[in-house]
Amino acid sequence: MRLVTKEKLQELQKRSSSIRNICIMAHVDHGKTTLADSLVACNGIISSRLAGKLRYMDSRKDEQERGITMKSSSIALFHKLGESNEFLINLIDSPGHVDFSSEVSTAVRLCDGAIVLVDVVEGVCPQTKVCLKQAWEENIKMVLVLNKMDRLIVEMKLTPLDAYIHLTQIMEQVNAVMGEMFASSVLGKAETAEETEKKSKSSSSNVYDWSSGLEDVDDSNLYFSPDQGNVIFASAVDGWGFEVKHFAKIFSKKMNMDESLLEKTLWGDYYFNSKTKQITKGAQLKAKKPLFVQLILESLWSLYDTVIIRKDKEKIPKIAESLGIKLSPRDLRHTDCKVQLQALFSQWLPLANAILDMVCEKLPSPLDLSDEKVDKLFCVPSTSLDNLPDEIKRLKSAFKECSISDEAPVTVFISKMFPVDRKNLPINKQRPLTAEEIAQRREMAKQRHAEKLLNLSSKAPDESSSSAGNASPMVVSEGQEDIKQEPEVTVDDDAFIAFARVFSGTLKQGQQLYVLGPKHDPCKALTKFRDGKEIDPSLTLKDLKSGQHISVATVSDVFLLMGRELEVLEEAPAGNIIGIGGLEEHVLKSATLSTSIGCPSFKESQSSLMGEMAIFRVAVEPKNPSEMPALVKGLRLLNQADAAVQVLVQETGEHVLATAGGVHLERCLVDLRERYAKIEINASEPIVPFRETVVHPPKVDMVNEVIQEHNTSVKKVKEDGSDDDGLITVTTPNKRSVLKIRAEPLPENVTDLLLKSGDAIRAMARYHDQRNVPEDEARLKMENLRLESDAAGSEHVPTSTLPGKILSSVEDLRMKLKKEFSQAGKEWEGAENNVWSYGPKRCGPNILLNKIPNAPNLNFWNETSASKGISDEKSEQLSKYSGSFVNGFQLATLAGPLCEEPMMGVCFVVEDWTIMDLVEDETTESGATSMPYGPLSGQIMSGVKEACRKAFQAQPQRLMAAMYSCSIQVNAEVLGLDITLENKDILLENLEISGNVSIATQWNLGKVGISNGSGKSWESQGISSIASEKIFVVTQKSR
Ligand SMILES: Nc1nc2c(ncn2[C@@H]2O[C@H](COP(=O)(O)OP(=O)(O)OP(=O)(O)O)[C@@H](O)[C@H]2O)c(=O)[nH]1
Ligand SMILES: [Mg+2]
Repeated sequence: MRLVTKEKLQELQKRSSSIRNICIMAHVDHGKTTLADSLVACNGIISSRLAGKLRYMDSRKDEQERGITMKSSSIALFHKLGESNEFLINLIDSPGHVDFSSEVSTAVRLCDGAIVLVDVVEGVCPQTKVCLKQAWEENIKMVLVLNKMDRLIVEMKLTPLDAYIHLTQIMEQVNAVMGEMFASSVLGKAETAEETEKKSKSSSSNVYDWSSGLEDVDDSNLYFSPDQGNVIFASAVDGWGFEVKHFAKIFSKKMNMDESLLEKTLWGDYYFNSKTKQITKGAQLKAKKPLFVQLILESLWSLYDTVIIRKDKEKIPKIAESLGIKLSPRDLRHTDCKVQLQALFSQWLPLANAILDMVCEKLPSPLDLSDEKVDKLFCVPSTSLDNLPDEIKRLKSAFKECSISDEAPVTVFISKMFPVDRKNLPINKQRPLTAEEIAQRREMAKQRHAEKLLNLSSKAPDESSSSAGNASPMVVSEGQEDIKQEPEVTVDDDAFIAFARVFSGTLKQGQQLYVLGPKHDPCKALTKFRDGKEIDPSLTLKDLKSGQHISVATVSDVFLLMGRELEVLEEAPAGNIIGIGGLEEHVLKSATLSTSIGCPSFKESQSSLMGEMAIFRVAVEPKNPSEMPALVKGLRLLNQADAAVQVLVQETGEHVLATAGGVHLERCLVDLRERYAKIEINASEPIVPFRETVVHPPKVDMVNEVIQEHNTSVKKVKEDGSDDDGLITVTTPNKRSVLKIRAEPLPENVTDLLLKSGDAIRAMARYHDQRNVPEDEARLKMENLRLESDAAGSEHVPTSTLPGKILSSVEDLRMKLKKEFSQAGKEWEGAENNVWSYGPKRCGPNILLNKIPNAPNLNFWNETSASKGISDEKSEQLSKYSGSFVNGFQLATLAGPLCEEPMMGVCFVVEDWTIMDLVEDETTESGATSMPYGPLSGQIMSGVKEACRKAFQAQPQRLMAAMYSCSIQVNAEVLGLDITLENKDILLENLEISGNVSIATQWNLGKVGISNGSGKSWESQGISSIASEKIFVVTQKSR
């Protein structure tokens, strides 16, 4: 029975300071959903006996079958802290599997706090680090739960002291990750600040400040430590958890000591000196038991020992009495010792209380949004913060105050759309009848029965049989009537509900709001709007043309998210995570709703882009070709429902589904078959993407002999225009332009850095685009602008200054590039200053390097590549055609010469480029200009493309295949055994295994997926976890 009514939750929704929006994050299988069960059970939504077994938040069938979470889902919980402090907690359970990391980022974006779980046996795993990083990047406050403590006792059979040492090590691992992130962010900030300072002062003083900036920054709140009250030790499966504070309270009475002193000393190197009767430091040195071991762990160990290991039933009542607990006779009689254990713990150290108390005390409410987070969420990419128009400033202050008044502008962020079976929508659900209605129905049934009897008795016995025959059509007609009365919905359909958070104002059912797409630019929209351009209210998503990002929608429903259920609300005040109905025609994956058109749009987070890397592709087709339209519709719905999925239609007409990995793919196919398309579908074998790259010429051959100079293949390529060391010279057909390009492998670290920094480069490139391409148009625009501003009599505000956000991330990238290049060797030193472009798509992991003598203005970093530093006629010529040059490079890197796959890790060094002036005589003599070959810009573009491809071919070429880089944790028992993963045998024989170790290995993405779904379970094979990450690795020699 639910203990809290909807009305109570609604009342709390209005008190922003009493709301906590939190998310549970961890590596896969560390126990998030099990923990959520305990929290759900404490609100009476599920029985406490089922907590930990039901995994209530895993509502999908495949989630239950496979035992992993695939979608994040939210539930509203009530908690009372102390006597009178009531809280509403919107809890989101997120998946831990690497394939679903986009689900985590969509959840994190809406939260203010996070519970990070770590399995104490496995320790910090790759996804744990990812979670910590995601939370850090989103400025989310975290608390730590060290889960599965029972495994230390029952499985690992550690002594309490060993367990304590083990726990301190795990705490150190977690804090090391925090420290690393903290240091890099502080150093990053210090470096950019220093750079700007340097620029402005142009180094007037010769005293260099050697301090890194780390010393001055307060990091005391950063780390997890039990004495700070942000760590809980728990076993989600057995339903217990505690903070040291809890024991401090108990022992302060028992030992007659100060509670706060105990709080500080219960964790750490302190022991109880029995002579002086005082707590003293230095337990390790004196070989004493730390207080944590003596007072806490030993009691836990002895409880487990009695109940689980020795199964000593006699002693249980005594233990219960000593703990001041009353067990019911039913529990005492129970044959399963786990039930008794849970009964004891549920009263002694109830998990839900410990967790929710800490959440309410330590995690922030929506009112405590940090400035940094507000800036991040409320960011207008094309303007710096100081230049914001007044309207946006007003929106921002309402946003920051989380104001719920009716006058406040409404801002709602939608982070994903999720499907709900229409049958399960509250409107289509049967409402429980009230007592009156039940009585009424009973009365009607009685009457009907009486009538029937009367009819029967009035008819002759011979007629009765025929009337029985007639009865059936009557029943049918009644049934038909019933069907007619049902609401007219196609019940087997899905409704898409927006997963959203109200940031300011109060969202009301029936309200009309602007829907702002992810690419919406508030400044532009405001100007247009002022010019009298109205938004057509009839437009939906599919009517929007490119460049249009605004539509108007009516909120048909507001829902309270209750895990598997939705409940109807009339309104939702700021600060709450809710579901919104009626937007499927307006929102694809994410969007912003607002009463004002000047509201900046909600950007997809960087980590969601980073994590998804949709490289696992299959071609799909309907089994029955005539069902193509159903497939197309299904793919469209799937695309809407899943942030990490990409649906592509190839030139051949093939439909390709790109997913984040094997498990994700399977889930998508199930969804497509059963939910969205509802047809049989054939999926091809996974198409594994390749990347093309070049490597350094090998120094030794296959039999390890040093390759002689004259044998190297590189040197021989003469006929294609390359000279001895791979320098390619290409002349445009009209002979006006000559260019010389060489390909070189980029240092590995630089490639990695570029892959990670896609966002910064993309932002900068987009900014360049806005400014420079197409050149004539831009010039026109600039002139218009000038005219306009002159007319208005105002000073021309340079709209071109790089917004601060982009500037700092670009500066950061430049610093990092500098570091990596200088570490890569002498030949690369200073290369970062000559970067001209990145490719493909202007942000990829390949570089175009400008080493043209006297053409320094062809540079990626220049704010305005076309207008700065123009020195002479030559470079002016080059700048003019720079766009074509870069485009040629983009084309070449998009499809390499080996198999038309994108390139990766290649640096194209442009050693020279000249453009000759038109020679007048030639033109007149031949009677034609250069026109037969088309415009020069086109010639340059194809020339560059050709030169890049040839330069690439002049080096040893390699294909790179996508691989899973895995670390597998196994138990010692599997030593020397074969294990099977996805039908592929992986021999662990040759690997050294001792205890719980992780093995790093790489698998070809195409052959195996990492999944514990098929065949034998991981556990039965002795594997406790597999972590994987997708990378590209050079695998094949192509020549
Ligand atoms: N021994 C022990 N097992 C636990 C504990 N908590 C969870 N488990 C088990 O760990 C397994 C995974 O638990 P889940 O709650 O599904 O893990 P999760 O973190 O939600 O996993 P994903 O959502 O797939 O990332 C289940 O078999 C649980 O029974 C615990 O405290 N002790
Ligand atoms: Mg889960």
